[in-house]
Amino acid sequence: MSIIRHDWTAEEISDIYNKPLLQLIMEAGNMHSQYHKPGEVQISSLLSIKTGGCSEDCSYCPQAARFHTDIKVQALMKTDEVVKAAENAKAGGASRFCMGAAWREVRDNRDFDRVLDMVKAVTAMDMEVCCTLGMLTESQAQKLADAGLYAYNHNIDTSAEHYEQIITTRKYEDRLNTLEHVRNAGISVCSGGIIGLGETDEDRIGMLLTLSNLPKHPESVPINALVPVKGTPLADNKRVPFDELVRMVATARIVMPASAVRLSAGRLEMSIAEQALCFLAGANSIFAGDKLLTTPNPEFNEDMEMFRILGLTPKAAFADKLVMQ
Ligand code: SAM
Ligand code: DTB
Ligand code: SF4
Repeated sequence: MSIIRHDWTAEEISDIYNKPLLQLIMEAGNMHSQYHKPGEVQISSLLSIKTGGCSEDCSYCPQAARFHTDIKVQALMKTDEVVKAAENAKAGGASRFCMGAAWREVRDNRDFDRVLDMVKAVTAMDMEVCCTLGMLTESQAQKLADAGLYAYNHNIDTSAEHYEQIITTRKYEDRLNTLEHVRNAGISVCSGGIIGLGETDEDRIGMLLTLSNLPKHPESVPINALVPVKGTPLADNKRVPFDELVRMVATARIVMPASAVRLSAGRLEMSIAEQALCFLAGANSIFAGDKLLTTPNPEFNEDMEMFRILGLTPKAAFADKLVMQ
């Protein structure tokens, strides 16, 4: 088995990222099969439990209050509605259920108490429960851990250098601090980013450098392709060509071999054949269901057809719990 490294250099990652595509896919696939069962892909389900009205200015995001997008603002859902959605997700083969809230940060109030109840209720259903609620303090992370939370998603999104072109209302450092709070509370870390924000290849490499040199690799690394949304500053950005997404997935797989690499936003625009290249290159998780948080995703039945055609099998919950990253 190759060794998990935390001392990657930008040059090394750049050499990997820039390999001829088929060679890169083969090397990543090789690495993938050393640490994971090829063809096993986790189905994760996403639910926006509080939508829109966010005070941050993330320029990709349709949920920022300051941009005029077509989304419907919605207050925090009721716990029983969330449990129903989780039951449906589980019935559809999902082993992970991720709840997202358009908050800048968590506040210690009744809404947070309700989220803690949601976490307890869905955890009792034997699913990996994930939340993405914005920044957390150490004590909030601990409360989530005490409620049974399995994972927390908090993306670094891009390189430190490019970050301020994309978001001005918080710092890269803030994101890293929250990740540390999550890690210290013993919660599984989910952190990745977005390509298609107008970043350079160096920024993409820089993002992977930051993630792969964390003291422990995130157990899950979502790679999103920007979904340009009307009303956001990045509405007119060009769609990311599929080969760049494959490159990103493959490089993430090689530098963080034991982590789950999640093929996240952007699948709607990809053919089954293009997604197949991502699975060959080490992607082993998708978000299924016809909506991500606010934007469309492939129909559930289409994804099941893709699983059938490619011979993919859904991964069970907690399968990675004992793997060292
Ligand atoms: N407010 C919390 C936060 O920012 O961490 C949680 C929700 S936020 C919508 C979760 C992640 O979704 C972001 O970090 C970003 O990576 C991703 N995201 C948001 N809008 C996107 C878009 N238009 N295209 C692709 N990914 C997007
Ligand atoms: C992640 O990296 N991607 C998901 C999940 N984590 C929370 C969110 C994608 C959101 C895409 C835009 C939207 O649907 O609002
Ligand atoms: Fe708010 Fe999260 Fe959207 Fe940024 S990405 S505007 S923090 S919901």
